[in-house]
Amino acid sequence: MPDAVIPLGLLYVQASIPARHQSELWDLCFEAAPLDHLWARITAFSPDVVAIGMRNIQNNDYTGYHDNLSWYADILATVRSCTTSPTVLGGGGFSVMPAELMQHLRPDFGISGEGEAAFELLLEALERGDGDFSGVPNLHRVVTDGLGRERVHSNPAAVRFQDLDALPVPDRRLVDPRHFANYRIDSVQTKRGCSLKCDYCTYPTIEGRAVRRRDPARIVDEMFESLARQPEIRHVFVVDSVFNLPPSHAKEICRQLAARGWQVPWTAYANPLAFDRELADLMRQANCAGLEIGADSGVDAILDRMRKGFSLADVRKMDATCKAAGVKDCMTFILGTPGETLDDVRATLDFCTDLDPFAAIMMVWMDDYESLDAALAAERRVFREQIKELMRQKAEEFPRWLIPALGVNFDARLFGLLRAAGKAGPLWQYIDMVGKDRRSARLRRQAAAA
Ligand code: B12
Ligand code: SF4
Repeated sequence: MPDAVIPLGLLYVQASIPARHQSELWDLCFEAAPLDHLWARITAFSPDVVAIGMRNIQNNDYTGYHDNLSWYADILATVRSCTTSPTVLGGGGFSVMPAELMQHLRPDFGISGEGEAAFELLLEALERGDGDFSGVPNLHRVVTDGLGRERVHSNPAAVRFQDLDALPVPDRRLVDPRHFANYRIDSVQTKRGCSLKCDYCTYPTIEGRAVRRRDPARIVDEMFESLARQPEIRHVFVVDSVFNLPPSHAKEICRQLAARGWQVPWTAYANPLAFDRELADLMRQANCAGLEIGADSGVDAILDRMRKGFSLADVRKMDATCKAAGVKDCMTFILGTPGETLDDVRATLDFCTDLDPFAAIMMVWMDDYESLDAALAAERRVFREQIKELMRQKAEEFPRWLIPALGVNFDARLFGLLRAAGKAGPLWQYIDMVGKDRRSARLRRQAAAA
């Protein structure tokens, strides 16, 4: 089970709801009986609209495939059991395949992509009550044609993306206090969109390809205000698809964080393209604890096929730059992407060992459509087993990789120990304390004694 994250997307949507409406935010992940809790809250609040954030379609934790669709179906059924008010699905998971999810889950409405303006327009249309939803961008509905056939009707996307600096800042007072008490991690978004074209990636589908940056001063203000309100925060995750592109924006944020004496460690996703020593040094000064770098493969031909736009030489250069500047680098690799052979998987494992990054996460390719396509799911399962066997044979070769599928350096007991020791944020940061590395002796002894 991954750690909870603050529902940042829903907070953005909620912050944009006009003040004439009342709204409440319920985070079910902290409830022992979430559906009973939902039923009680709906019955007490009696909402006119129930908006549901669908962040994750599947577990995506590379230990095996498990989708969340029946969980969302249960949520919708519970809502329907206590109110006739319309339901609206939205969020990162929903945006990956909105039409299929509308068919499968049958909410009254779905909104893909950015939700702020679209949700407000949907509320206006519902208030008008004339049944005209044509002005709501990216709205999806299951409609019935004259012959009684059902299909998903999808409105076109908005002509313009949101102006991020015009959006109200998410109100973290609405976050369930158990989040900050238990996980002590905050999330911040510095931009939306990624203009790169990696062929498997869903991020531009969710956020768009147009990169829209926020004003660095406003981002840093938001971080300090959040910390002042929740002093228990010990880590911040920058949720951008890629933090270091464009580098000028990343550098300016780091400069301002450093100038204002930001002390809380933070991590972000980064890309080997356009990463230089100046940025690495600025990150260090801004108290960056490390970067998760999508190296993806140890085979140039596969990087080309995935249209990554960088080569193994760029990955080596980024690793060297991080090491020189003292920024921890966690290289993430995806094994078994479509068209890959077991030899390619072996070459990626060998590349990682030779590169010797601070940490490496070895993930196995999963396809969101496995949740809807049984034949694809069966085929992928067989290949995943072969990859797992190969990783098992080579697991001892590199001390600081995390292999979730095998539980290598990915173990609930060690995670619990680190959390109990006050460690917040991504666990790879502490791999040198828990891995089979010489530096890890102390915590391993504690783990063995626990
Ligand atoms: C950063 C990130 C992480 C970080 C989060 C760190 C943190 N402290 O916040 C980490 C690494 C921890 C992480 C973990 C996971 N993640 Co993640 N993550 C992301 C990422 C890159 C950004 C998410 C984000 O916060 N965006 C910023 C907010 C503001 O945007 P948003 O949530 O999309 O919200 C907007 C719209 O979606 C919409 N919206 C949102 N909710 C709603 C609700 C309604 C009703 C409406 C109308 C609109 C709406 O409006 C919002 C504002 O415009 C996305 C990919 C992406 N580029 O979107 C993947 C993504 C969301 N993650 C994904 C997954 C699977 C996971 C994990 C399950 C993986 C795992 N096993 O560890 C966990 C789950 C964590 C959890 N507890 O839920 C998937 C989910 C879809 C899927 N394939 O199932 C995504 C889409 C990536 C992918 N693989 O395609 N993740
Ligand atoms: S750089 Fe990252 S976010 Fe952008 S398309 Fe490639 S994988 Fe996706």
